[in-house]
Amino acid sequence: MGLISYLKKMKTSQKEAKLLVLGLDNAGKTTILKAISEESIKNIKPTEGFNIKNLAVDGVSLSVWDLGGQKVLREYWSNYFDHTDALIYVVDAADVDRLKEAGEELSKLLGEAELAKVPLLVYANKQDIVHALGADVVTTNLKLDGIKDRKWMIVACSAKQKEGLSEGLEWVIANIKRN
Ligand code: G3D
Repeated sequence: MGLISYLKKMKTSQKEAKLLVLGLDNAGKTTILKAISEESIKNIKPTEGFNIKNLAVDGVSLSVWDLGGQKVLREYWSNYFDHTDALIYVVDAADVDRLKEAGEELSKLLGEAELAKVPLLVYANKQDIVHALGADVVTTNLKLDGIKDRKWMIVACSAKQKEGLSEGLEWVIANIKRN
């Protein structure tokens, strides 16, 4: 049974679910999406002109895009934020040099009015790499303890080894915002 079953389970609890999968480039978002969607990967289409990938699986839509360095794109963000049920923020826990940038982008994101109260799952990805930082250190670096306006959770994972992903998705399903 693949991870797609979690999305199907999610669908039974509400008609449609919209998840945004965000993070810096190279964080592992596409790898996570592939692990979640398995065969449905062929449906992932980069949106022309933007580095946005959209995937729809049985009423669950996933939009994936890179944050940072794309100032022009930012003005279009709000179009994608409407009716978001959950945010999945992916961090490369082995890329210590970019953790600060990842934290800054996350904090901008959480300041967006359309995303108020939307639950946040952080994946501290690439745990298979020896020097990857654990969830506790990533929590401190991203100042997650300061988040008081929404439910949040951090899960250490390795998208490459498909470890930790289902734990994160289960949390998303349990905490998805009821619109
Ligand atoms: P993005 O969609 O966030 O930009 P990708 O990131 O999913 O394209 O992943 C970027 C690179 O990181 C890829 O390597 C991918 O294989 C790798 N990666 C993703 N998740 C993991 C992980 O859990 N562990 C390790 N070790 N690597 C991971 P390439 O070499 O293909 O660019």
